[in-house]
Amino acid sequence: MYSSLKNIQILTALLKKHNVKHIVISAGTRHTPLVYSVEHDPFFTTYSVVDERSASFFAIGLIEYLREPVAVCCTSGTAAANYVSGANEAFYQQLPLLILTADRNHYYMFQQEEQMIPQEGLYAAVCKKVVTLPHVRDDKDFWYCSRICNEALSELRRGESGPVHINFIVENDYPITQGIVKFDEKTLPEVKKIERLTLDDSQSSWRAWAEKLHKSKVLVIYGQYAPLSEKEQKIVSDFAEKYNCVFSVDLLSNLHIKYGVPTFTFCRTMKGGEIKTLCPDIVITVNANCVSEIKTKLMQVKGQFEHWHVSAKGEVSDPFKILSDVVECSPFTFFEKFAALAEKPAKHDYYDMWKDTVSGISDNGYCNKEKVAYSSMYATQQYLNNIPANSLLHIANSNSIRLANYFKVDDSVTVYGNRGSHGIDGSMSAFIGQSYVSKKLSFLVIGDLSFFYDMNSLWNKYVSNNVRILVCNNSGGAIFHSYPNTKNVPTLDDHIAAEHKTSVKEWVESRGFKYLSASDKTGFDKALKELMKTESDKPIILEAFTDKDEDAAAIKNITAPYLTEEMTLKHTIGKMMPSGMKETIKGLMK
Ligand SMILES: Cc1ncc(C[n+]2csc(CCOP(=O)(O)OP(=O)(O)O)c2C)c(N)n1
Repeated sequence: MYSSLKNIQILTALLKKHNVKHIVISAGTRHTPLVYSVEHDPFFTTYSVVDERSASFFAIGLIEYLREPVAVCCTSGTAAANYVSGANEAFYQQLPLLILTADRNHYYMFQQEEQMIPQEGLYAAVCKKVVTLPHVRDDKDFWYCSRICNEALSELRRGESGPVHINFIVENDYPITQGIVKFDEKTLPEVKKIERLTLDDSQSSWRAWAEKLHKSKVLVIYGQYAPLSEKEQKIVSDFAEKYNCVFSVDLLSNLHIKYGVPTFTFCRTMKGGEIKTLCPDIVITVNANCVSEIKTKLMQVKGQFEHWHVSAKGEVSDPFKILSDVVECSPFTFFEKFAALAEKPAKHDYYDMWKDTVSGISDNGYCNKEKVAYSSMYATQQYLNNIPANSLLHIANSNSIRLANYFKVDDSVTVYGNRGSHGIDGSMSAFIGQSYVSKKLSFLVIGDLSFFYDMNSLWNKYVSNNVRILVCNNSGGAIFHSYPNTKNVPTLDDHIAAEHKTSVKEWVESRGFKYLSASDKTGFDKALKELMKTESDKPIILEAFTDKDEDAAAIKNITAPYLTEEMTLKHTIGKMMPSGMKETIKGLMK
């Protein structure tokens, strides 16, 4: 029988899957749920050593002789403190000592709770990984608990071995008869072990994985990355030829290969059913994050595909909450090794399906041919369509990065964006740095709040004549006028979208820019010609004044023909709010 506590069940199940058989247990109560569970499962061999300090060295003796990880387990409080010596010895000898300590719910820390000390940091300096398994109340807790438990256990032998600490909460206010001594589970829950393939693994392991990949429809989510060298480009293309795969890309991927599909417009416009038809067998994530919203779409078919994450750090990164495998090597090593392991080129029917579907709803994944009303979207479309080959483009966060991804940019343009953490605080600074060192003709598309936030970047001495900026000034954070979550908030413009009436004119002129502005299509088209001049004795900036509601409408119109019924309903409800009602609510809230 196993404990009724889910975190204990997860821990027990994963100890088995990670093959940790030997557990040295010291006397006490708080760890009873785990002790009873492992005592009654024939997989485990248990040992009783009362003194925790001695128990940890006893375990070290077992590890050294057996050449496998061994666990020690104790109750909460100073019991745990007595593992410090053993943890240090294991660290310096690179021994896989697993330290399992029971703890009370952290809500009670320093609240006169009995037998409770800060346990998490006790051996942090000498452990490869420290996690605390929370009390599990729902599916999200279950996933989190399983994920971090997997992470910790796989750390024991990853690279150089060493100690790992798993601190587990035994909920205090949970009825004691249930939490501590209720053992009503005959079987352990289904908990997946996250597998790991590393460069230390045998060629036959790599081959087994490659064979599996070869039989599958594969979707590679190729996140933000710098343009590839010729050699790298060939490696990725060779891989793509050998597998039945599609590379989901966006502008920040800077990847231009035959089997690449720009998925942003598709994800924004699909009716709903398409992703079921296009569902892959295996999703592979590489590089930094992506803009394309493909991950959100894939959530609709969660459970129907496996997810492999490829990274040199080998971190566990599980956006779909189903991660099955981590491949611990750089993406290029992965592509190179897997290309070599597949003997012949694959059929590419999976790519054909994607291409047909995407082309059916847009111009090969883009909206370049769409007729767009005057708005930030129009300005962005025209600006991107006119960027000359071999230039540099930086796309700021908020609406800019989303609007830009509806449109194609010449393949020879290098595209940057601060997408690592989505901040609006440093786009122009990063751009000025890029434009200064590259000496290329350099373009930046940016919203007004992002511009003003980072305006002092134009005050530094590195602003050169190769700079061509488009500011879409819609008098605030227009993006919030498109978000389903915020667009109907009556006070939206006060603090959320921070409405204002400021122009960039005086500031940029004082910084030596040539200033252009536009408020309609004719004016914009004319000013754009000026902005795009390759030669200029000044940096140039074009401020396109637009209306935020029209900006939101332009986005809606481009996606409207394809909206799902559910989305259309939401939109209609928003529209049905009687005119004046927003004002009334706003008044009441003041
Ligand atoms: C440093 C920082 N502060 C706040 C935010 C939250 N935020 C995201 S988008 C946005 C509005 C940006 O407005 P703007 O640059 O004018 O672009 P628009 O949406 O109008 O195109 C804000 C405040 C953020 N991402 N980063």
